[in-house]
Amino acid sequence: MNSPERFAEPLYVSKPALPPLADYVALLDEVWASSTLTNLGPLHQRLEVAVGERIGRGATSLWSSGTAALVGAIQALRFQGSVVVTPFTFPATVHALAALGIEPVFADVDPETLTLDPASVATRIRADTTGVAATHVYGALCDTDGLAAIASDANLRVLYDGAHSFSRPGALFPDRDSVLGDITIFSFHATKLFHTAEGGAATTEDPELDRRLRLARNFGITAEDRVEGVGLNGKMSELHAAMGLSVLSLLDVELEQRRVLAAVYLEGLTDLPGLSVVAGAGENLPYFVVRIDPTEFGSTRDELHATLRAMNVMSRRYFFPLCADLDPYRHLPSARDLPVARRAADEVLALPFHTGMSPVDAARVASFVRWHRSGGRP
Ligand code: T4K
Repeated sequence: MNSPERFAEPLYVSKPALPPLADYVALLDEVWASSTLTNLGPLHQRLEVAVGERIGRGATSLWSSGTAALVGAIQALRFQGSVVVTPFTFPATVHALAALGIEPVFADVDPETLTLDPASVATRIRADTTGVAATHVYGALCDTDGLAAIASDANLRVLYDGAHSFSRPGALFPDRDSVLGDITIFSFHATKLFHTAEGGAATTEDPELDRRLRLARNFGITAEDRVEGVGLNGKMSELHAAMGLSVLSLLDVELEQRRVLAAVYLEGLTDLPGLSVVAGAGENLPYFVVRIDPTEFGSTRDELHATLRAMNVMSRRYFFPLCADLDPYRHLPSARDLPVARRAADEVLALPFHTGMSPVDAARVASFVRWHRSGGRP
């Protein structure tokens, strides 16, 4: 079987949306004029309002990264002892707990959404458990009502890692009381749908938690001569805020273009036994992820990944390895019995999905997948 023509240049899984340089430079002019580079300056304040409006509920603080927001949130929530956490996430979610001396206790995930399964959480709560940390995976929302019910029964606080979830207003945040948990964090890393190069945010509906988050972000300082708590430096600089302000205006166009790409992928990948689309077809479009059942598909996810790589398609195995299988965590008793998450980590594959690619590119990637499915190898 003849090999189709590979991409001449690598087609990466993500590519940051970049504003016209002039738009960014216009904002930099303001930075130069004020000579305020950081410490919650005017552009930071503008972006904080704009991001908060887009989220549409709670109070939002901007951070230097999603990971910094996670650390600040864990401090604000006063987690200690152990926290029940999803293993199916980027390592940052689990590392933030471990770095603060908290034992991550893994629970299994739901087979459809790949988000933390409330029933499994209930079996992992211990006497020293103080919270739950759950990730909205590829933009699919956790069962926030189910987790809220368990948290309320066990007197736990809930932290959502919404790193993938900043999107169209209302798309992620339906009118569901439990949706934000106690705090939800976001990542604005360059690889995200909306980015500030590096950055993040934290949103809460609890004014006291918002106050603690802001203390944690800025050394605990409340006045020139007053430090009220232990805090680190999680502030977003003016240069990053300028990037965010100029990228924010592109977000709706980016979403429309991704919707077109998702439709092309869905059409090209339909009716392929053993392949299912995990996310990318709904309202939130952070990644386009397929899942490979090796028995029905006739090859493993890793074999498909190798074929795509050979064709210069830089697919990524988000999230593999499972966090519970990483060196710092594999010895934990809770790392063992996670059949649903472990299977998912072996089967998921993120395909290139960004506006640096055309619908024709997406159709070509889909055709490579079909070619591989029918036995083609480079
Ligand atoms: N929680 C969750 C659930 C997360 O997914 C993440 C981050 C976090 C928390 C932590 O948030 P941050 O502290 O990062 O704000 C990437 C990102 O670095 C990471 O932010 C992201 N999740 C994770 C899913 O993906 P890598 O190591 O896969 O990135 P990298 O450098 O291989 O980039 C992927 C592709 O993107 C490259 O092949 C090329 C392209 N790319 C990348 C960068 C950085 C560009 O075209 N331009 C760029 O500037 O982790």
